[in-house]
Amino acid sequence: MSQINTARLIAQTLRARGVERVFALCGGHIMPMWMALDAEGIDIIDVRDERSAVLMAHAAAAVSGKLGVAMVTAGPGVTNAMTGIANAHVSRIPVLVLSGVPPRPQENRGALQDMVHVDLLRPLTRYARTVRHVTAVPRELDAAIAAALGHGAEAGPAYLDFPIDLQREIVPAVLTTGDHLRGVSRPRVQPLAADLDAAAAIIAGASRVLVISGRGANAAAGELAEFLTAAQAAYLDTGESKGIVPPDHPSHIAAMRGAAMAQADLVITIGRKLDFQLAYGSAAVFGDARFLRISDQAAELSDNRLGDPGLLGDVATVLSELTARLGKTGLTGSRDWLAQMVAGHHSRAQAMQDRLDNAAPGQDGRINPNRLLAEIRRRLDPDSIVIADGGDILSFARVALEGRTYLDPGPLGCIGIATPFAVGAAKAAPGRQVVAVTGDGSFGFTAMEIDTAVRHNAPALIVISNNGSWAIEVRDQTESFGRVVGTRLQYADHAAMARAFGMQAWRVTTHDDIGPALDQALAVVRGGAPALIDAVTSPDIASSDSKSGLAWVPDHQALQAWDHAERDWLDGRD
Ligand SMILES: Cc1ncc(C[n+]2csc(CCOP(=O)(O)OP(=O)(O)O)c2C)c(N)n1
Repeated sequence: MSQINTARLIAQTLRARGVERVFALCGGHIMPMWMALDAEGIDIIDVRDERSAVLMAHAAAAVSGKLGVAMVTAGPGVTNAMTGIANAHVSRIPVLVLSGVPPRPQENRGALQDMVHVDLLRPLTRYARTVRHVTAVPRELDAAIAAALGHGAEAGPAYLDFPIDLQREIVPAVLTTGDHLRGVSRPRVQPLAADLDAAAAIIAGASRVLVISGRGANAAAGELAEFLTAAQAAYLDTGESKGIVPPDHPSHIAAMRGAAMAQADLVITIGRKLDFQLAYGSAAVFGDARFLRISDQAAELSDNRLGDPGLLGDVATVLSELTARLGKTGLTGSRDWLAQMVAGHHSRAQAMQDRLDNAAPGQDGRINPNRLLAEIRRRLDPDSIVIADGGDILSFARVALEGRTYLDPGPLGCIGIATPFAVGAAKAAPGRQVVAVTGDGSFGFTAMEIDTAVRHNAPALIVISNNGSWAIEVRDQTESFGRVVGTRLQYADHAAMARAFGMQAWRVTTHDDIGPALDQALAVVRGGAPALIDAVTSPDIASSDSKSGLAWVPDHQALQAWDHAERDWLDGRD
């Protein structure tokens, strides 16, 4: 093998680990790696802000199930990336972030862009190290990748940086034999047969079984659908796993979420934390239901409420094992409750469809966001990737839009994800329809990535609900304080902005404009280019998140109704 530098060794190792694409923003401290990635045939998607690079890698990982990779320069490149890293940390998404540091002889001497990045990143990553010697390169990359993918632990971001002089250093011949190119496989964990037997018996004997899925179910969609059928369980997905069970599966009861949580006698979480979106598993909301928890990550078995039992193992395998046992033993508990939940769900879902279709313009005459979503909804492909971002519009979109994959700001509440997520998803899942719906406020954080979408031909549709405000915050101020301060924006012309960067864009102001504009924009996307719709919407229509009080952060629970239930429970009231 001819001589190579360390940067090339890094690129070779990444390539051997299946990395095909890196989202990156250039800088001197990473230039040898940048050129080596390109020389190694890895696609570089050059972006306009480091936060976006990580968000794109996050979306690419979420839609592909593989590692996402971002590369950012030293100092401000890393600090800019931190919001994206924090988001992947909380959402438990496997992202590897690479950076550079000043040359080793200049360490701690006041060099340009010198910071101890790993000190900043340790609390936000599964692994954060500076690699200081060429012999450490392949093993540090493998350790970081394993940590990011969550081998035996929680998935999430991993971080490595390399001094620039090390990146330029020639690799000793003994290290270029190709040993580092050998593959690695994911270790798998499975619960004991006795624990599976016990869990299956509990499921068979329960009569109001509620299954709630999260991130950890995404790689087990088929096994989950079979398990739901075998257990005759009611099913709720959450933002992390929305769309993985086909919409015609008879276990769906999304519209009965509150009632199902209150009435279930057995709650099974699958790869899901009991976080604020699930009332922390509180007895005030779930009553005295028994909990059974399944995950390949210990952290999802123990947060807030232990499972009895908790099954630690590969989720697909655990579900298949349970399905097989239920098939043999049959169900002993009644399943009448499921029929009631399903009937309630269907009538509420129909009512929601009617509400969307007949949504009237706001009092100001502007577009009702629900009508905008109704028009998008009927144009979504069954396997589309739906991205939702914002305050009120996120709350509407989460309910109204259905695709096979759904991405949103996640448990960090990290608004500003729409355009970078759309680019990352479009690049990682060619051929699938990508539609991102965002508030105008949220769009602004990362709006420059429309330039990245155009330059890299990322075929995604971005739809802005432009209500000239941070509307959900306006409502909080109006209702809690009686006045509005610093929460209004302008009805800026985002379509003109998109056109300035070469993106085809439409501004729509009436209900009648929406359908034709969507048809034209989606035709552009089908042709392989991005498109944008700037829909001027009314801020007057209250979303369920604003009505439930999510925006004003109650003391005990995320939602006002749960907060009241928690207080009553603590006070000993029924
Ligand atoms: C990075 C970040 N900054 C601020 C917030 C607080 N926040 C949550 S929703 C929201 C308003 C979003 O406004 P917009 O995107 O225009 O959607 P709308 O509510 O108008 O539909 C804000 C400011 C947040 N969650 N994340």
